[in-house]
Amino acid sequence: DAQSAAEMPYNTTKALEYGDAAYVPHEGDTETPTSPLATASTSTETVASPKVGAGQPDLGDNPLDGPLDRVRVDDSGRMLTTNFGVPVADNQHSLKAGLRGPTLMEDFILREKLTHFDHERIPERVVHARGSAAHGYFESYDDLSAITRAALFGAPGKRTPVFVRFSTAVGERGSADTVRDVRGFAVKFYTEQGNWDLVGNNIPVFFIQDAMKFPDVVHALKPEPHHAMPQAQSAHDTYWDFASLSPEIAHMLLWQMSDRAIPRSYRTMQGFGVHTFRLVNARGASVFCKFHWTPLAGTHSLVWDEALRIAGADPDFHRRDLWEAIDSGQFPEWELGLQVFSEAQAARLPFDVLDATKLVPEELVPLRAVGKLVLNRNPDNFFAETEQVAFCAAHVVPGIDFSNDPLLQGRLHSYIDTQLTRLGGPNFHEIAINSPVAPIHNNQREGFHRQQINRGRVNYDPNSLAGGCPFQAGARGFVSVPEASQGNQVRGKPALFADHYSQARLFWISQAPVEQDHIVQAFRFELTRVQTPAVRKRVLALLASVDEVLVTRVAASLGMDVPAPLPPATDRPPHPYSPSSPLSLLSRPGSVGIATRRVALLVAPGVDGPQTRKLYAALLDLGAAPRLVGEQIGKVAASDDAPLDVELSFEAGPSVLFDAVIVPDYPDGECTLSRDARALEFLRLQFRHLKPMLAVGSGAVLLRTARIPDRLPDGEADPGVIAADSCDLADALAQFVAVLSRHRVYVRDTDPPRL
Ligand code: HDE
Repeated sequence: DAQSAAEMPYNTTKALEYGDAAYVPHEGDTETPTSPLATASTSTETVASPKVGAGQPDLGDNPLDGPLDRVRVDDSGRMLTTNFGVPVADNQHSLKAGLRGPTLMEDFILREKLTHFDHERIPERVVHARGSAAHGYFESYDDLSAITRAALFGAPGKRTPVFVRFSTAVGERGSADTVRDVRGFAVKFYTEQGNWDLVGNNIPVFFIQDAMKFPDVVHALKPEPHHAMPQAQSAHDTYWDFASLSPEIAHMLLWQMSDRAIPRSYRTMQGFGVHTFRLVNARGASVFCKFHWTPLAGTHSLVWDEALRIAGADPDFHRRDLWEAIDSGQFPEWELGLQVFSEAQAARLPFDVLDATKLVPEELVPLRAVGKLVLNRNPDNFFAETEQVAFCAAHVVPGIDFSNDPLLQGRLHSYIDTQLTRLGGPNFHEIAINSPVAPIHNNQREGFHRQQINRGRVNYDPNSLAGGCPFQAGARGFVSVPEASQGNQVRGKPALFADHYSQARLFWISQAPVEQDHIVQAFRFELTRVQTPAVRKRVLALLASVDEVLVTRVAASLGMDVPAPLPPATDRPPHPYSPSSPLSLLSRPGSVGIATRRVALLVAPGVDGPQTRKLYAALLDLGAAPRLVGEQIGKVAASDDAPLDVELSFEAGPSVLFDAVIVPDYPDGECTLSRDARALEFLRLQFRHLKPMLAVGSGAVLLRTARIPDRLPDGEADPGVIAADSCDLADALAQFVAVLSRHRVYVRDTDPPRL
């Protein structure tokens, strides 16, 4: 009512803007925050890593939650108002001259509501439009001050708040998550020395070597400009036309056609800074560095047929997975690894470290784990946080610097530039999610939507009227590495950049046989979609330069002859790398068992109730996400008196949304699902997509009805098709869990898929 509104002069949901004293707890609040940090404890940091022991985290100088809480708004128990705080009496009817009369111009409430709505959309990102994000922290394992003065690496156990956004690169904002594409892995560290954005990908190399070509590769990848098709796909002529004419793309193509481009989850993919960066210590000495994120849950991918179907069944598959994992307390974690090397070491490597189409093999420069990333809080508002977050490759802090990689150098311009259009002006750093926790003091002023109210008459430097403030930080500030560089103005590239094939081949020969199969199949799919025969042929010529086996297999899969390799771009012989196992996805199994894996238990009338409940509970205990799936939701009569609650139907929860399946026992031998094509299809797709399957007792009949083979083509038993008597259930479940923790039964894979 008007009186209580008058008693609330401030928006109390912005308590921290006016200090703690202004905070009035509203209904549902259990405690009054005593400091800007107090609210952090409600959703974060309950699980401290063993590296720092138990207890509340020391957020120290990095209180991100304070600044964000200032703008978090909770409407519960609040009156509806206009944007200017005027209470709104009626939100259902516009103001009219008579009930059937014209609407009145005077209705400022209607006009404000419609006007705001009319302008709700902002331009989507020109690349990486589709993304999902979360809050968390980075925890340093060690004191790295010997190699970098970046404060976030300053002490063991030191935690820095982060906001991380994952994305696909090509699709529009509403496109599906599981398309074949490189994924973005962008981390914003809110350090006390300012924000550091490590804007990386899940593939350690890139399409091109020079920023000059970026608009071309993106244009070629995006939907073709005349008819705006296809959406979020690389399988079309313009992309492969560009690729076939760009030999430097060879290495990236191999990664892009591998299972890396269809991750099972954001939580199970690696991240890479891609470029060579520099670390700089307090004495100004610098070393080169590559950044790697390794998921503790292991690296896992989808299979292509599954990825295609998920795009229909749940286009938000990765977004949902990330959200649900965090929501259920299974916080995704990655270790940050550094490859550190000197300029002298770099000079001895068989490639140029400034070339973003090359990786530094771990045999040559080992990875050192230096910290852990934990994502433990979902955003409160997608637009305010995930959409408005602006990552900029140029945002570094003292202790981190750039190399001369010509791709990186172009990025230093592009990211800030693009925000001017996307976020509407130069003050995007004041949007809450982008604001540093470090204070901002400078003489930059005005522009659209300025928030900061700078006091005083001085907005220039040097000045005497403000005592010279804000003053230059000198040695405490960011000092660029004083690298000597002198040369003629020239457009071109160093000779070593021209070795396009040695590392592409390294990737190919480092893959497990099943991964090689998938690469060949991906080329087959993409090039089959290409309409122009000459483009297909040129791609084969490119592959012929990479590896003979690869090109022979791809050509055969397209019914084509193997063409002559492209003329080499360099006289240097290819570098003979030896296979480097860490490049195989299967080489990083992870350490989290079956936590968060989705397991379907197929239930119908007559199912063994006690057994089903026991299996369900056992899976829950292991952190998995079991679901009862049946013909429709609701109660289903079980073998005992207690009915089971079916959670998902075959329609709403198809096979591709599950990592594994269990068919429990049907004690009287009769299971109605054997007459339901959807149930049989469910099992066949579980089999086809290489998933572990457990059938208990007469549940095995259903597998037989679906014609699921329990032998591999070579006659060996399929380790992932497990039949159990009710009495040896514990052993069978243990076997099932062991197979599921390895994710997929890759030995089952055949082309074509068999039944
Ligand atoms: Fe980006 N890139 N990029 N990129 N990129 C953008 O910035 C660009 C490159 C990457 O979640 C844009 O804010 C140029 C490499 C990610 O918000 C834009 C070049 C790598 C994201 C842009 C590159 C990336 C972007 C579009 C070559 C891996 C999403 C919207 C010179 C190391 C960040 C935006 C997020 C986004 C430009 C190459 C990763 C236009 C010019 C290499 C993860 O500024």
